[in-house]
Amino acid sequence: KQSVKLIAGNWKMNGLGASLDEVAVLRRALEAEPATCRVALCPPATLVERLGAAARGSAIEVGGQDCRAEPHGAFTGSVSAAMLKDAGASLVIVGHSERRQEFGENDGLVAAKAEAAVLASLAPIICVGETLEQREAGKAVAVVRDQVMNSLPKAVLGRDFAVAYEPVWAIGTGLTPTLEQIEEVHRAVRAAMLERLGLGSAAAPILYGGSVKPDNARDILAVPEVGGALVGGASLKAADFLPIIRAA
Ligand code: G2H
Repeated sequence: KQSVKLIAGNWKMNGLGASLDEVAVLRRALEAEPATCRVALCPPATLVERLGAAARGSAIEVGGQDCRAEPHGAFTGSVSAAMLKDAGASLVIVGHSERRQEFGENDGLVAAKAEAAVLASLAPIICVGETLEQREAGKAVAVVRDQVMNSLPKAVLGRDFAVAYEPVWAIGTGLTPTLEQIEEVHRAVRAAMLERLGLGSAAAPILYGGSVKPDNARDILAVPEVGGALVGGASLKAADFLPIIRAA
């Protein structure tokens, strides 16, 4: 049985107070016609609280884009999982490739962040994905399998969590893998999850991310083992995000 899909928007470092107008538009559309999937928006940390207020009472869930693994302390500029929870978040993205690449985050750190999220009662969306070089070397499945085995803490078992497969070369580029390639990797992610966590992880959705747009969402979301999408650029405007939600 396929569980309900999760469509999560990742605003990355985009969004000011005025962007909440888009949330209002989305909210009205979802009130007029409820979504058949879960819908989440992950704005920058500065907007988590206000977006939460704008979405309160609606079906839109709010998430952070990253959290520190430690619960508190002398970590200038960082945000803890408990802080996101306190600001109204119910989810948090961890291990996005932009953080793995730009901040050198490795699987061990990503697992620690996912565990911190669970401890703070946030659902982690744990990201994995191969680079173009790894894909061209025929290593995509092996790399992603390794990331799943090492980035998922045992603590997620029995909790709300998701894995997001985002091929690095598909992020923000307009390029996407073929549907067959997506299916191949998603099946490998599921197999690795089951091996790492057992049958209890069978219901956790595996999201696809990387240049999901209104015009490719329906095909991608129909691929076996695709349990939703992590959407970057196309989540900023309700007019783009809504058709993706409707495709789920
Ligand atoms: C991948 C994705 C959202 P985009 O990073 O996480 O971004 O949809 O802009 O490729």
